[in-house]
Amino acid sequence: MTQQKTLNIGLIGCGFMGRTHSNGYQRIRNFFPELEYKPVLHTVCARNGEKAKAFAEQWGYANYVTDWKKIIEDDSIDAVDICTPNDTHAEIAIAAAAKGKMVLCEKPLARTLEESRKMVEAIEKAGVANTVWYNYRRIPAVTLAKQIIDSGKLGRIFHFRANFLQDWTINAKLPQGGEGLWRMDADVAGSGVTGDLLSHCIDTALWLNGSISNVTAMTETFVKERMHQLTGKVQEVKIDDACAFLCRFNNGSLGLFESTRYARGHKALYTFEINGENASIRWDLHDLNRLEYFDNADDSTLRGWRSIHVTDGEQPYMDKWWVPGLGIGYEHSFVHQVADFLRSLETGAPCSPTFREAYETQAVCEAVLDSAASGAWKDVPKA
Ligand code: 4PW
Repeated sequence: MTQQKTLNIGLIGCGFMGRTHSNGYQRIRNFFPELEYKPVLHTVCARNGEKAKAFAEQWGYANYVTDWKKIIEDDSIDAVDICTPNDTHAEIAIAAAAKGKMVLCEKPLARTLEESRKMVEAIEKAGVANTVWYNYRRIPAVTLAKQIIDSGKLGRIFHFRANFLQDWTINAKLPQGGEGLWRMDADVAGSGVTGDLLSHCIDTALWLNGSISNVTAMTETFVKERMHQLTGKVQEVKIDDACAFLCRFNNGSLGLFESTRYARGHKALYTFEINGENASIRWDLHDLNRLEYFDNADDSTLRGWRSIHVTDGEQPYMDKWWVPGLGIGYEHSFVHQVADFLRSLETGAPCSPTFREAYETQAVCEAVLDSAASGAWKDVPKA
């Protein structure tokens, strides 16, 4: 084992994402022992002191605070991990960068492109290590898809299509805003499914298939008014409940994307498919260790969709886990992102997606929402 250097983590936010990231840090020591940097769970922050204390005890943080500025001011903390709702990402990231801290930010980067631009400027001015948690890139089957595409096996790409479907907001009595429901509040989240779910699909698409030039979109808000949990008042719902868009990629291929929280029966169905001249690939989060691959060069008598169970040690990340045939889960994508971030500190290479790369995803989201509002095709704003 190499001599390990400690990396003191200050985690801000104790919700669902705070748990996924904390689990990621904890698994590193056992499964990536070769890494030079060892994450140390130094301090966690939540506004509610009891919640912060309980989280610190459960996940092994040495300290807890109730004001995120204490994490920024603490010179012993090396890296700030932002797991708070979207309306706080920009302020925290900019303050952390100004103090010279590394910044890991939960997706989407921010509520708007304007906020994202300020964040990129601050991070690049400070020259600090950074990454944004678009975790699905690091599911081994998705990383394998990237390797296959980069090897040129698909040939010219014609189509990229993706879906992210859920059903948890169909109940019209579900309040908007408040504890556990901030994704329903446009002032906090910035947008609905576009920023929350399609941003994942867009991140993967940009990574696998390159940049998007222009888009045409439609959105719908099926339940127009909901009670706001914090005010108790019935208010207009301003998030997009569903969004579908078409786009053109700069490589000449066409994109088709759909996301909704009104697809009864679907809890988190994320799928994508890419069709090339010579081969196609498809993937489904419900069967995340599997990559389906069709190669037109196969012998015609045997030709068909191959179902590749991505569990072999020669496939991405899988040498770190069990033995061939045994799969891994959603949570491992976060472990892989921590590992890649730590490795980037050793090599000096950026840990993708960086803030700048996540800005490009935000630019597509902004063009999608602009197009839905105006009914016109929109160019994706340039950096
Ligand atoms: O980032 C997304 C969340 O906001 C997740 O990947 C899935 O959808 C699970 O929760 C939401």
